[in-house]
Order: sequence, then C-alpha cells, then structure tokens
Amino acid sequence: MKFLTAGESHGPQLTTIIEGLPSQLPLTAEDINPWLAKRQGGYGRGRRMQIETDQVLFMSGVRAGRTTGAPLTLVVENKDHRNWTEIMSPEPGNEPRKKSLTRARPGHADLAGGIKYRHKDLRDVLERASARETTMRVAVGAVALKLLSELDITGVNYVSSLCDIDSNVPFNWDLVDAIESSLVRCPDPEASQKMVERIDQAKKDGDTLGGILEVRFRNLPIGLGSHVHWDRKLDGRIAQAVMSVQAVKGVEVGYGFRGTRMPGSQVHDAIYREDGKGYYRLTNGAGGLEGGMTDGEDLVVRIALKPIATLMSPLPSIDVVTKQPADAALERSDTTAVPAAGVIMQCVIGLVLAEAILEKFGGDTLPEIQERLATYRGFVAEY
Ligand code: EPS
Repeated sequence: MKFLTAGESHGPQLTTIIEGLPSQLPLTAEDINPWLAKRQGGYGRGRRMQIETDQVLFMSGVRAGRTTGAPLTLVVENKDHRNWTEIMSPEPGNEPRKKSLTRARPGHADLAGGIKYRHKDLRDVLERASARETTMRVAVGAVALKLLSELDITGVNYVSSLCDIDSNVPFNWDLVDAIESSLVRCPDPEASQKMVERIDQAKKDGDTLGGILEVRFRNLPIGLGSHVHWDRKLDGRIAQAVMSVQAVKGVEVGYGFRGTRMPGSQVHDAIYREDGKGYYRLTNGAGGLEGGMTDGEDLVVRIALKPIATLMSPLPSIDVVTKQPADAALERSDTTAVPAAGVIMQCVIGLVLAEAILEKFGGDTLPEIQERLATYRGFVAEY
C-alpha cells in the first residue's frame, strides 16, 4: 500500500490517492469523519479549527460502501480558502501578495525552506509545511485503522504529559472512555484539569506547550516487520512515520530511554507458553517489538512533541528581504496541539501496521487477508 498527499493549508482542498488497498473493505465517510473531528479537537486549538469542519469526500475507489480495489482518492475541502483566493491564486502577478511572510519564524521550516527552494515570500514554505497537512494523513490512517479493526486489531492514543504536568494513572484498556471524555485526551481526570489550566495560562502569556503522547495497539500477530534488513524493521518504520509529523522531536518504544537506567534482567521480557494460549510475556519492556518484529504483546510507542513554534510573543529573527533583525512573524496558531497530535500518531502508526499486514498476508480482498491471518494465528498457537 502506498499513498501521496497534496494540498496547501489555505488552498482549495487537501487530496490523497491510496494505492494497494484490498477490495471488499467496508468503508463510508463515517469511518473517517470522526477521526478528522478528533484531530480538530482537544483543548488549546486555535481559531482555524472553528472555521473548518473537516469532512471527507470519496472521489474514487469506493462504491456501495466497499472498496473496489481501485486507487482510493480522498478529498477534504479547506473552508477557509474562500478568504484566501487572491493570496493563494496560482495565476502570476499581484506580488508581493497580502499575508506575505518575510520574518522567518524560529522552529518552523521557514528559513531552511526559503533558502532551499529560493522563496522570499516564506508563505510558499509555510503553506505546505503547516500541520494542516496532517488532515490527510489522518484520513488515510483512518482507512488503515478500519482495515485493522476488520482484523480485530485496535489501538488507542492519549496524552501522558503536557508541559510539566504528568498523568498519574497507569494505562489500562478500560480507560478508553475516560480518555475520550477528557478535554485533553488524558486518562487522569485530576491531571486533565491541571493541563487545561496550564493551557489557559500559556494562552494568556502568548506562549505554547508541548507534551508526551502514547499510542498502543493490541492483538497484533507475532512477526509483522522483519529482522532481515534495516528498512523492513518495524520499529524503524514506525519511528520514521512518527518523526515525520510536524513538531515531533522524540520517539521511544516500550521502556525506551527509561530502560537505559535499568539492568538487562529488568528490561527484557521472559518468555512463557501455555497450550491454547501460546507464547506470552508477563512484562512488556520491549513495547511489543523485538528484532524489528511484533512479538505479540501490545505495541507501546511514546512520542515527544515540542511546543508549537508560532509564538504570539515572538522570538528575535531576521527579515529575509531587508536582511535586518526583526521579531519573527505572527501567524494564527494553536496554544497546544498535544491532544490532537495523539490522534495523528495513532493514524500514522496504524498505516505502518496496515502496510506490514498487507506485506505478510497479501491478498486482493479483505476476506483473503482475514482467512490467511486466521490460519496464521492457528499456526502460531501450535508453534
Ligand atoms: C492546523 C491549521 C493551521 C493552524 C495549525 C494547525 O491553520 P491556520 O494556519 O489557518 O491557523 O491552526 O497549524 C500550525 C500550528 C502549524 O504550525 O502549521 C490544522 O489543521 O491542524
């Protein structure tokens, strides 16, 4: 399975084409729109999210509520585009345009992108670098999550810390409702409240906040990914998918960095087996991955998100036209995108997992994949 996305933050629409999806996957807008809505949500989002109500349109590849096996084209309109038609027009002329950006914002793609692509209006960089692009990765990811759910593989995402406030409730799968009802997608109600107050304070200060997200998946078969080559190792592929999302600065699997402070005897997970149940572990320091492959335990990924780089109290910078010192440009933004980022993370990891499933079990149709996975699970139980 492969996909491309296209679209600018204030262009007419965001687009994707997905190739290699099996046919017979039940798929309607209702499988995708709730994910788009969750991505738009979370306390601390800015004014753009009040303008948009992201809804997917199917342009190809689905008929009568099922994938046909043809390329799937998805589109999400940017409602805000109507306010930006002249600024975003592909027609030449009318330069410098309104909303041109010349005071590079530290922490953004502005300066490196301007130099690399020879733009002096850094909006030509911003428009594609914007996290608005993640709308489409969520739409594609929602399709992948639908495929996984048809194979009884499910996931969750939540906020484990926001700035210096930690969730103190250890995760278990019964907390999913608490996560969904928290304004900041945090399983700890007390921490949630403190996070909301912290966001209010940062907003007043013209500042932004980062945090740590966790994504888990359960019921993954043993052996997705491979140990045989660097670019087939699933941990590497997950890290790449996660690190490519705007503002991500770190990723760890299982105990991750924490494991470096512990002896090996406390980090690695002893192997047990029971007839009927097969192989299992009592601990999960590996976070569900050994040797670049799933080991049958829950996949546990933690992700560090830096504070959003657009500051309402801007840092010193340079105007790339005058080449003189100037405060960085102000641009509408969010106070924090940490809760929304968890949704994006679950989607991009879901995509990697769906690809790994298709590699191992192939199949032009969903029923073939389901049959092959069931046979394989039977084999694993007997191994
Ligand atoms: C975003 C859309 C953007 C920002 C934000 C996320 O819309 P606008 O630029 O029109 O306000 O709200 O983008 C960023 C913080 C960023 O750095 O790009 C979205 O759809 O998620």
